[in-house]
Amino acid sequence: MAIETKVDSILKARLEEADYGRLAAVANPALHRFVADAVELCEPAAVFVADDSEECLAETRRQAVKMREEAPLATAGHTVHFDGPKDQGRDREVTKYLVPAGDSLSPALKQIGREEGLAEVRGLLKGAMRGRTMIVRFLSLGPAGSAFCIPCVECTDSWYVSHSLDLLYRPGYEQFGRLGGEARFFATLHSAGRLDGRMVSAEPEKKRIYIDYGTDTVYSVNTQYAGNTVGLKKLALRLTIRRADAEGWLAEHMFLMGVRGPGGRKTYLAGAFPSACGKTSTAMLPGETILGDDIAYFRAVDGACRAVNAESGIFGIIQNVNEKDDPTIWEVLTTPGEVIFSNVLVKDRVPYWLGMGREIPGEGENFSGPWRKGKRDAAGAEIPPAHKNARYAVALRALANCDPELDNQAGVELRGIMYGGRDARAYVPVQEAFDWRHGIVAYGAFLETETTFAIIGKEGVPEINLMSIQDFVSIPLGKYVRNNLEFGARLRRPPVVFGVNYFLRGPDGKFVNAVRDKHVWVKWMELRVHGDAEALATPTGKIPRLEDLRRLFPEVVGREYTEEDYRAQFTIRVPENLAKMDRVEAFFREHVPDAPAAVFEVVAETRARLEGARARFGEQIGPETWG
Ligand code: SPV
Ligand code: MN
Repeated sequence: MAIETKVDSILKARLEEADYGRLAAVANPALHRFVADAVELCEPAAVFVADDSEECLAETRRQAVKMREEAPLATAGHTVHFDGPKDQGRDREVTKYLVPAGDSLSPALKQIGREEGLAEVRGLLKGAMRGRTMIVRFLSLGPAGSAFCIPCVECTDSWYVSHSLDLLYRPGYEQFGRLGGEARFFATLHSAGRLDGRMVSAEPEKKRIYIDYGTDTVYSVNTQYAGNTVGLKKLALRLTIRRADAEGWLAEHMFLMGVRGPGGRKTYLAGAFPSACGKTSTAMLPGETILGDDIAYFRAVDGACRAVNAESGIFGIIQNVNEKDDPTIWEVLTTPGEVIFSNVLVKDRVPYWLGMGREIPGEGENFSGPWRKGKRDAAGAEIPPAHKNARYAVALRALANCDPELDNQAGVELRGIMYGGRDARAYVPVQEAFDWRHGIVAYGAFLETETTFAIIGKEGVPEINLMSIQDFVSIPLGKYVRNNLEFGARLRRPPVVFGVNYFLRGPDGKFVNAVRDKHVWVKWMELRVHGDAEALATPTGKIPRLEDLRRLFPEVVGREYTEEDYRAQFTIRVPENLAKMDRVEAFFREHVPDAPAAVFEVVAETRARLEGARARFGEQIGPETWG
């Protein structure tokens, strides 16, 4: 197929023959137009069109180091990348949807008129790649060739971003070639913008991340943090949610794991947690298998819920990863293999991070540049050795416990879903929903959390983060909840829904969960899915029996479990739960004009159960009450 004349002349003029050949071999006019536009707008000195070959991947690795976007570390295959001090997380303030005239989005979503936003971001991208190479990458969200697959293209001037794409996603060039003009792809155009001497984006005040959902295109400029620049991550998730809405499936901010049960069976569970609330550490529990840690797609197939991981790698928080609690990832982070560390402390080519369980040197290089203990930022605050949101990027297949079904085109059957936030006061550590509707609403839609360091801004501010995906819901929020409710109704065997809360605090202000307790909750869920454990119905959901926990704790985490532990963890706190219902009701009334009736019904039902229980048992109801 011939390339349109004008597009072709741009590409021919700017691309070397081999790169032109690789691009032209994909017979997709919209793709050629996107790349030609990117070239004309950003004016790179060279264009590198990568395919899925090992040579192309090796070129990315080589250039990332040569251009000093990454530095090699002592362990073979390990590199470090730094983002600037103002570029250490997803940036909500400057991440906006481009809304075409006549369209409207939920007021809770950051947005800007399409024409105005496009002019602004394209203005910032104008000439942004002068003197640099634009890298064109083809990748696949979901297993290539499967019904779940979404082809993606990213044009970026960052070798670090290109390298991250290789670790985190499945190759997509061949898939693009096969689909040709049929490929309904997502596109990202990214430039790190002007760089300083450390190869760090120098103009963070001009950072913009705009999502043009009308054309499935994302623009990102003056940033390097992967959550803002790797288009297939949360930027594509926003586009995917719209596509899933139109096509009747679900795209979720969830991990996927296989949990071993009695008799050698394996049961697949998914989990939604806001960033930095225990998601990856749950997905990586030792002895279980990990299929994904961040983004999952669900489709109803013959009445079953089939799930795949959209990604094939992990961009994980490294803080608190230590040998004892996280042996599997510790192994990957301390032995040869391909790993990109970001925003850790580096001394003598060795990476250090907060909570690693080892002594951290008093000097080195970190996100602030050369660092020495006691160094302060412009506002006078002491700079920690490593950033709290320091991360690692690795391919899932590097993990010893990577689930063998990762690339299964049919996905796995999902049997349980857990929702968990950072809730100091109300919800118990684990509970099971009465049914799909109750779980989706009470644990998913009512998910309350405190903001964390993964998002730039103030930490510890309580907020509702619906299903831990609110920032990415690009359709009306009520519609998103309704889609979830209806999805379950189409299933013969819907996944069992659980609510978890690793962050409940006791009257003394201390957490009532130990770090590894989550493993017991997950094992209990596995039993519940198969009807192999009983549960006790409380006003907020079904909780484990003491006798099951007494058996599971020593078995799973090697610790005795006492009646005292049980009371501390599973006492139903009536006033706190009623107050939660007030907050969520106010949120939905104010911010979700299209909230489904089920939301208010679940509020009313929960209140009635709590008030009924209070009349009989008082305000703090011990778990033995329900036996
Ligand atoms: C998260 O913060 O939820 C992440 C990392 O998974 S990123 O969205 O890429 O910043
Ligand atoms: Mn995430």
